[in-house]
Amino acid sequence: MSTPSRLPAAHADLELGTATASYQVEGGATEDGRGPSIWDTFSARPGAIADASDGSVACDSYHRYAEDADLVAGLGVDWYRFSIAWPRVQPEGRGRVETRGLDYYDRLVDSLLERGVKPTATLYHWDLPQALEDQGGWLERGTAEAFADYAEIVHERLGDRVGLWATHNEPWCAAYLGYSAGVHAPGRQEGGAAHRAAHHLVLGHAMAAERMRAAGAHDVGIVLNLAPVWAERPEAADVADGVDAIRNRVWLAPLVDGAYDDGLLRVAPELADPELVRDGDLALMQGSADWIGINYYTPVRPDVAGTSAGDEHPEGGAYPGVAPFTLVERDPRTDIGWEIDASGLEELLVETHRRTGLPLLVMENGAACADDRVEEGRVADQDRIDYLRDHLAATEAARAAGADVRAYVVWTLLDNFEWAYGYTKTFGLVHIDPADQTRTPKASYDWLAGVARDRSRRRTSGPA
Ligand code: PNW
Repeated sequence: MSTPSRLPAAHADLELGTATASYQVEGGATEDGRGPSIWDTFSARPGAIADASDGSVACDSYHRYAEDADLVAGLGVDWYRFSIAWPRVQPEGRGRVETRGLDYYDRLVDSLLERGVKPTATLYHWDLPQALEDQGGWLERGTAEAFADYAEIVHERLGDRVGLWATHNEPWCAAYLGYSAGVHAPGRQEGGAAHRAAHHLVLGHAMAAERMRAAGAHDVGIVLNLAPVWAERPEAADVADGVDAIRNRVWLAPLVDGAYDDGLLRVAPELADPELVRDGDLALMQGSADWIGINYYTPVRPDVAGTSAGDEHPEGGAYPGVAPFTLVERDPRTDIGWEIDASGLEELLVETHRRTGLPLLVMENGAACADDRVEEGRVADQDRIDYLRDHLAATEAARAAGADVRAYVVWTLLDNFEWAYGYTKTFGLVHIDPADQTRTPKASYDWLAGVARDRSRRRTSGPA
């Protein structure tokens, strides 16, 4: 059966969308049999979350999904990207399926389709069932195998209506912020062991893609937060290569070349262990993505430790195997401290297209802004509009330069649980009142709706 949500066609207009992730918006953390995830556990740890909050209520999208779907439809964009909470579907991470959890995504998908919005689902946006973490989490091969089973279960239920599937979101965060830096769940600081997590994440993707394709899926991709890596000075070239290895090559090399390159193995000798990388793993990974999703916020500028004013960075510890270095962030920056440079997105898209030859989808781009106060029923977030306008233009520029980019998706529909920052940093097109979850569209929402309107008018009237 053909589905209404396939990969956008090559050479067609860029399609637009907006995104959320399950733990960041759903709430309903104990409802309908949902099991605990590593983010429930991690959020309860003293000091882990800036405002000591968690996602147990969040935007209450578990109950307000129809209102969310109305908001997406009101934007007039093509796509809504959401993620599925594995512990809603399998509370213990394997075995028993909780039908009520699947029923929720069924309702969400139908409410999008009824409003003319195409759903795209991400299977893993970091909320691992705690039961699997208790068995070693992504350091264990069994988690990749369990992920493939879970993917097959979800695809069987939703695959008649969802045609565009992402396996993982930003496995760099899951592996390196989770198992090395310890600033994301599960909050482990185990250095090079994080490279093992990286291998198992890509393996899980490949195993899931194989099973979903066997069941008739076509457009199975993976969403990566690849980065343009710009050495601050020539002396930093070596550390910049190590950063590039962990941000970019550890993902693209197995997916595209079916091999880990020598420079990568110098940083991550764990990936030369035949107990970890078994016969057939790399062959299974090669060609396992039909498209690559790119999440871009900021460039990465490594510098030699001690030579510049580079800040102590929350990502510290996220690059095991690389000599100590600093990360420099130049002005202007968003409210979360990330440098604003839209040229980084254009460069990243052109370079990733050259490197992979695959269709690219910008699956996240957006800005944390401090001007998110509601005044007389309005939020005037001009800084966010400027950021989005410049990055949308950079995406079009990459297309004009030959990069095969098919969609641009804004992070995020709603102000939501921003991981280790809790509710202190807001990326939403829609403001949420934390007291009662009242949704108030911001000026950026009206701006994006205007862009979508102009584009669809141009599409239907044809070139002048
Ligand atoms: C991404 N870092 O997270 C995620 O995909 C979203 O869920 C998130 O809300 C968004 O970007 C904004 O942060 C990241 O520390 C979290 O480098 C942290 C980092 C990068 C991306």
